[in-house]
Amino acid sequence: MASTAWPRKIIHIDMDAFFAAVEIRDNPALKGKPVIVGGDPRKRGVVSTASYEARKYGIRSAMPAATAKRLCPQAVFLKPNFRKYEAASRQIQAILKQHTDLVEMASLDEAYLDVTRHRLNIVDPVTIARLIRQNVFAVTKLTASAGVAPNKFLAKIASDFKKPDGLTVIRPDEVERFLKDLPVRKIPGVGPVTEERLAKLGIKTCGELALRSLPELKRLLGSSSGEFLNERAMGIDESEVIPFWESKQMSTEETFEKDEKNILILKRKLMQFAREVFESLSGDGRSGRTIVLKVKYFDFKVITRSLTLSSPPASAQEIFDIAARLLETRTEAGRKPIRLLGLGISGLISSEEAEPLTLQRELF
Ligand code: TTP
Ligand code: MG
Repeated sequence: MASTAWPRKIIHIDMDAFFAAVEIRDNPALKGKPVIVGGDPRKRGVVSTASYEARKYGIRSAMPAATAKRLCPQAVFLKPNFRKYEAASRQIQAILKQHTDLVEMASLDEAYLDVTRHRLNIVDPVTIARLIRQNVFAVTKLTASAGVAPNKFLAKIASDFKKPDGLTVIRPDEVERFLKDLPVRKIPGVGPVTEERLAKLGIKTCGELALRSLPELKRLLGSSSGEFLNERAMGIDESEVIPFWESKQMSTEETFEKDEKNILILKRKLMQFAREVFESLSGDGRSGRTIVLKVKYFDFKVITRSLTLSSPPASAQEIFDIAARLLETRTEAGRKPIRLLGLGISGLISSEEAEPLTLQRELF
């Protein structure tokens, strides 16, 4: 029988039509109109986001602005004003941090919280999510959608479920039912290519995916994709909420003068960061097992990618190797210009608490 206890309580918050909502808030004349924030339709610009009114015309993020103009000639086109979005994002982050230190800002308008332990000991995660939504609206006059679930993957799907201004809860004993008819494409990380490959195998939903065995999926899709999809289909995601800036993390980052697309330059930077992080950790006798890579793209979207090792890294080279692999396989580095790169180690403990293996660091 499925369990009703929450192993972890994760909330995913995602602001509704974020850039457009900020613009409409600041100019009430735009209310109720199709509003598109992004590049210039006359100059090969793309849509950053569209208000829900504009979405009725089929307008979506990343679509050429010229196409959007054709679909909805009367739409109001605005250039993005990142300073305003960052200010709102900081307000949102401050509200979230009232509930727990475990807040991971995944982009300007999106965050994960681990509220398994709540700062004020509120036990029910749904109550917490309600409070957050009310609070965010009271302070920013912007609406947020929230998902509450036992892990990050499910919480993210949940926040998207009743957008805009929605709250969706997936309780531990509801996971299987929730996933049964969910299209595989909804799994973050499954793009059109994987969707197509799965469709050819007769797999359209997570329920159908869950019926395939792990060895079969590995054979069909390769070892790491097979494992990843097998876990997701069963509603499993062990990844932690990683607050990039908390004291339990040693990290370094740099914003480039101009957005960087050259992967060699990015990797050279990573090597420098790996040395810095490794040296400062060794210096103060601490170590951690989770390597975290942070990337902010030219459009201010932030992603973190992490890997947890069985024992703390033994050298700067080891940190670099992992970070470089994360950069190459799990980001769009080289294809999408990068504005900021960061590298960190989280889950820090002092070396005495660490496994004996860390002592080998002395050898390097
Ligand atoms: P999203 O959360 O993906 O989109 P949204 O907030 O506009 O709409 P909703 O969540 O209600 O579906 O992205 C947040 C912001 O990031 C968005 O307002 C603009 C920016 N963005 C881009 O600049 N380019 C993109 O391709 C996407 C998807 C988002
Ligand atoms: Mg959003």
